[in-house]
Amino acid sequence: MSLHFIRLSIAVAAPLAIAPAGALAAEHVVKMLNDNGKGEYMVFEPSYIEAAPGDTVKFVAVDQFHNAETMPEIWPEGAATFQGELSKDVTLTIEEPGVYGIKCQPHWRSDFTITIERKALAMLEAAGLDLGALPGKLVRVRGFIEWWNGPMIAATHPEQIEVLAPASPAG
Ligand SMILES: [Cu+2]
Repeated sequence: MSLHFIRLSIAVAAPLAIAPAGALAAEHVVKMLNDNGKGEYMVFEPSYIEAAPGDTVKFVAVDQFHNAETMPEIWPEGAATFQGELSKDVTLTIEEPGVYGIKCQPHWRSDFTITIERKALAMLEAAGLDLGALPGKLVRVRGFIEWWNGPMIAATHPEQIEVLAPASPAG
């Protein structure tokens, strides 16, 4: 699954060859929110910005316990990286053209999430499922996909989780 989630993408166009001297730089404001009122939680609002070199992007800590920081794998070569502190505003100045990926460290997920409640965990263990043995295994999970820090399925019954054999090389 590709990267998604609490993440902000900023597309920056290459500067014009002949830029007007002293062109006004724009300040983009991104709110770090627990709830954007649209059924999405732990988000940057907006989640996508188009900016120009010289612009700034101000991350505002509207809600607590979020930060904004560089995703090194989605970052223009040579552009300065940054790491905002939790619950603090931080401003990024855009210098290089390219695509900037920004994440909130506490809430960012790169992949699909399965949550298992404590009471369900006991049922899973009683059914013979050893979570500690799952890394590296191919697992099928059935359930309703919800959006909570990315796609998530809450597993409440052992029947939802099926361990398939580790994928063998296709013959
Ligand atoms: Cu966050």
